[in-house]
Amino acid sequence: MPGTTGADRRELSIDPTRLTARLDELGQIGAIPGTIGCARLALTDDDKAGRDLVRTWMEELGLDISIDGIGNVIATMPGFDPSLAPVMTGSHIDTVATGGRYDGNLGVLAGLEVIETVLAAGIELERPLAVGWFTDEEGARFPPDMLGSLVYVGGLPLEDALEIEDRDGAVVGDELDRIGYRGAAPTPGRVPHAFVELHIEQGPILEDEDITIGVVEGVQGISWTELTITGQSCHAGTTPMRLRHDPGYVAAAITTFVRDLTRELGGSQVATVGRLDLTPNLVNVVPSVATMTIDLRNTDEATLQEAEARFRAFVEQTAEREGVSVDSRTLARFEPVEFDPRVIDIVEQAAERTGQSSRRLPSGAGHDAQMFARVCPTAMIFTPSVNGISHNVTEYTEPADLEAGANVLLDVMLTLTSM
Ligand code: HGY
Ligand code: MN
Ligand code: MN
Ligand code: MN
Repeated sequence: MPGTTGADRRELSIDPTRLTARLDELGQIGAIPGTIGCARLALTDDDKAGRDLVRTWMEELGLDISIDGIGNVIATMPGFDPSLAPVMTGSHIDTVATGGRYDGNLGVLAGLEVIETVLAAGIELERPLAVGWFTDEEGARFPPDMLGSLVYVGGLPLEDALEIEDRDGAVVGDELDRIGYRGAAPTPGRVPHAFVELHIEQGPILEDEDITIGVVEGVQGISWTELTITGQSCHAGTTPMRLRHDPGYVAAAITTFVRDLTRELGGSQVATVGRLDLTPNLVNVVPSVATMTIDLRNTDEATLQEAEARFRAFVEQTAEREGVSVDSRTLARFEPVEFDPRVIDIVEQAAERTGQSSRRLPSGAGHDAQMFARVCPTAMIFTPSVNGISHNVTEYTEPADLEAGANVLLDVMLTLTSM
């Protein structure tokens, strides 16, 4: 049997200097000048550079590294009994175009830090311990989001994922080949014994309540739609309003409608028009085409479906009235997910054992953990975001909170590997 007692293990703690140094070093890749943010859109050269750096750190620890067909990278520290399924942690290292250095990166580098701490203490765990990063979690370039972990758990066939295109026509499979990360490990991947992801909250709750650890109970449902609205371009000055078929106006009406819908539905309902392009986008031309994205989310599936139905009905009525045509494409659709109560309890107990304040809360953001919840006992740990800001170059989490979160992850991993 492995040579440590439960007591020994509980003395362990991570090296916060090493963790923040790695977060800062990874944050330099794709750094956005004059900010602490970075841009590493999935499968770009910057994403490759980030992948190469983290992979080097994994190799330096002598971990067994496997890369699957969608470019997910899993590094495993063997356990006493290799026949046992690993306990897994991880997240993502791709970012949005105006990203922060903690979103996703914290979960991957804290997982690596946990493994390095256990290795340095010479502790052999019953089960293998694995840390991974999953391709294209953001979905900002290649929708849907959580693409890599969705394929890993068998939620989308690999061949379908490899054909997804970005707005410039680049294809996932070709981009994986180009950056050298289309691996041979099979998908779906090996089902872990349990999966726990550490992530920044990306919202204001923990900071507002001065709480250090979020014990995440689940992830809200998400619905992404892209609309291509085609009207009639014409002269801005000479064309009477009654003769216009203006897709720009329809896009603006939809933007206002979904915002008003959140007020009506209340609760956790959120709506975002994140992308809006007009063609030809000129001051004196009524647009011919408007393309836009609508992101709707809710913790309750029935309410999310109602929001979608109301949104679609409004689009149809408005298109009819304004004489424009609309092509609609679903970019992502995931139902709300509830995490495993046993693992949620383990996270809560780990916060208590490590002397941290905690509260339970749902996740407003999507995460790789929501995919693992389909196949194994899963939960998440949150750390506070300063000003509740994320997907913004000013994203920041205090070093003490990074350390607290990583120590809770260490405690959770030690508990799960002995179960
Ligand atoms: O969109 C999300 O919630 C996540 O950042 N991918
Ligand atoms: Mn994230
Ligand atoms: Mn994100
Ligand atoms: Mn995540």
